[in-house]
Formats: sequence, C-alpha cells, structure tokens
Amino acid sequence: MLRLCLLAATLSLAVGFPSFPWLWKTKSLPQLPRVVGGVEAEPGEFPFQVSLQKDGLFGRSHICGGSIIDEHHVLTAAHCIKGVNPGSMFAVLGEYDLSVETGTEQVIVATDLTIHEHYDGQTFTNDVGVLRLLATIIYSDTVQPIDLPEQMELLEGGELVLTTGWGTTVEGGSIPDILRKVEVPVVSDTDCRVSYGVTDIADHMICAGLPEGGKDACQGDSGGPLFANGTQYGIVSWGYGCARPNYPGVYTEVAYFVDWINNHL
Ligand code: 4AZ
Repeated sequence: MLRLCLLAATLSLAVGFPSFPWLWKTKSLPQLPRVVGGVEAEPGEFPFQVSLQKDGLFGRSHICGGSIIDEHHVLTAAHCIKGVNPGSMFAVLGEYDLSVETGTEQVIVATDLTIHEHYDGQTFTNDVGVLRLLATIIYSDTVQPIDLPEQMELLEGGELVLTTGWGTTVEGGSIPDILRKVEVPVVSDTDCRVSYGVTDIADHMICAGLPEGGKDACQGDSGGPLFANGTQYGIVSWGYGCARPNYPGVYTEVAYFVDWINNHL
C-alpha cells in the first residue's frame, strides 16, 4: 500500500510539474493578469505578430514570438532559434487563439535560421535573428508586415510602447491561449543601468517598464515585438524575472540592427 501511494505521488508529481510549465495549461486555477499586467488583444489587431512553434513529441508548441518583416521573413530573438533545426521550426501567422483553428492562420516551415554573428548567449548581446520561410506569406486583414525604424532612429525614455505575445502571465506560469498586449514606457539606458548594472545593458538594448513593476513581457514573449505607431523598436530579449519593481524588461534595440537585418534577407 505504501508502495502504491509512493508510486501515485511520484506519478502525480511527474504529471503535475513537467519541466516546461509554459507548455501545459492550468484551467482550474484562478486566472491572473496576462503577458503580466496586460489585456487581451482584438482578433487581427496586431497582424504582424507571429507565434513561433517547434515540432516535438506532443506536436507543435509555441516557444517564442516573432514579427513579419516581409513576405518571406520573420524577425525574432537569436536565443529563440539558436541550435534549432529549421525543418522543425514553424511560423504561425494570423494566429490569435492558440486553442482553436479559425482559418486565418498560415503555418509555414522555416528554410533558414540566421543568428547574428556576434550573438552571445551569456550576455544576450546582439539577440537578433531572422527566419526565412519556405512559402510566400499571403497578406490579408490579419496577416501584415511591421515597419522597421531607420537605422539609429532611437526612442527617448518615457515614450510609450506596446509589447504583445502569448507569454506567461506570471513568472513560471502557463501560456495563455489568446494573444495579449501591454503598454509600457521606455526606460533610458542610463536608468536601466542603475537597475541592472552598467555592464549588463549594452547600447543596443532598450528597456521598458514601470518603476513599480506590474507590466512586462515574460517567458514565451521572447522574440516578439516592442512597437509604437506600427514601427518595431525592440525584440523581447531578457529581464530579471517579469514585472518586478525596478527591473524593466530588456529588448534588443532594432534601430541598431536595421542594416544587419536588411543585409540578411
Ligand atoms: C523569457 O524568458 C523572458 N521580463 C522574456 C522577457 C522577460 C523575461 C524573460 C522580461 O523569455
């Protein structure tokens, strides 16, 4: 009997706490605010948003965000595609609710994954990469590219930007089905370095968040866009946890990489 109980306990632990919490759902738990402090998007509100999904044992699952930059390419974070075989990486375009297929979705496999040659997985410097897709993206009401800024067109601290994704709503939580959005102010590099330290924030990173925390990107939002007025200024990259006071989200600053991106299309 004791053995049976132990077996049951072991099994329930194994089933209840898999090592990738964002791959499972906890529908019975109270629903907390999502993307951390955000709200649900409207269908088609962010037609450039991409769900990057990887083929695995249990089918395709969402691993990162991305954005459509032209009819063959998706912009994302290098850390989302590092070490991944292009044949197992799919861009899902026109996606809104991960749990239902509505007919607006286009699922296209990648043929090439280009990671910035100076990407460093320890410091998250140069955390930018491009996927080339096998088929041409068909633009529609719910599938459209996003504009990139001019090279070195930088935002000031305090400017309001949006970030979107299917990332977890709390640190270590599960991913929501419906795309979420949250508005955050840009934090200057100077202020961001006060939080993280001078050496952790490279010039080519842009921070965004509230001093009191509560609004942020989180696990699963990585690779997705930070944008204002239809122009993408950041790529969700890293942070100390999610939405913690005085620790804004850190994004790759797209304005530093526009020439690199255009040279790798
Ligand atoms: C992540 O693990 C991640 N709060 C993304 C964004 C942030 C932290 C972690 C920023 O994908």
